[in-house]
Amino acid sequence: MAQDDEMLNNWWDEAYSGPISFMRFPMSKDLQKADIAILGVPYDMGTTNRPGARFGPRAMREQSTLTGEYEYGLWPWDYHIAEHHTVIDYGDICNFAGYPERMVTELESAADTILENDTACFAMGGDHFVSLPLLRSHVKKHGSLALIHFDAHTDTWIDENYTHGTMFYHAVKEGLIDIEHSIQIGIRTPNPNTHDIEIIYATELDEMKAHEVSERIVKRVGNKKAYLTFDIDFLDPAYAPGTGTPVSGGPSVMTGRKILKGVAGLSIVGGDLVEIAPAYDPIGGITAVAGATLGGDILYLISEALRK
Ligand SMILES: [Mn+2]
Repeated sequence: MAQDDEMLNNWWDEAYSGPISFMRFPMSKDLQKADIAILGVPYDMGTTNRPGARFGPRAMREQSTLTGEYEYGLWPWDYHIAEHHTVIDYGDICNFAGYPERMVTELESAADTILENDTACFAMGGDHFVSLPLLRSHVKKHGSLALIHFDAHTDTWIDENYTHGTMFYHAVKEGLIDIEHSIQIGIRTPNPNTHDIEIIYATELDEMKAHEVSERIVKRVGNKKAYLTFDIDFLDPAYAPGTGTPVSGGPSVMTGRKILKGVAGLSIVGGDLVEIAPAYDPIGGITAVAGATLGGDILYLISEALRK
């Protein structure tokens, strides 16, 4: 019997079993004890091409049961975030089917609630438009922020519409972003409306070492508080085919991970990873595997900033 008890106490789910949460952090709405909350935003009505990013949060959670399996943490980070911070999976906000405008209010209010409790937020999209309500909440809490933006697209089209291609124009217009300290990385689509945000185009990035890219980001952001947003289409479609607007000629997952690790120490107060549309994956959840891994890296960056 004692042996059975011991077995029960030591029971844990294998990567392929049990209820899922992001990286196996506990599902909870208890913000009092939480240092970082993970929030899913299954919204894809801002998409201009292939829809399906509403399934992104679930796909990331599913694949993260493998990346989050290790008590030692996410390699090559040499510790587990739980050694320093209480992290919860706050679940999804999704009460907006048929009322897209409701997403903006619901998301902003959920993010406000999290941030007002002095809990940092990492969000999983959803299409990239979800970054706008998230940015608004973060700016309410922290003041204007440097934007660190990984993407194949600048998403700064001058258009009063609210899509996943215009939200950073709105962010500039609303004064959310400190342009002098903002940077976009991996861009490989035309858009003359840069709004003076610094850009590392994909061709330039391809000639650089990952640490040189990190150094450019660190130099640009400096001591400013920053919001990090990662569109999975930053990656080449070979690594991330499951996304709404893929663009060939992008970096590998490893390059993305090395660049992220290289900016550890910046004051990254929050972030998101968006645009995973798992239905376009040929097999095996390839894009969500990448997203779960890179999302883990972003969690570490937020945790590193909290420890400063
Ligand atoms: Mn994009």
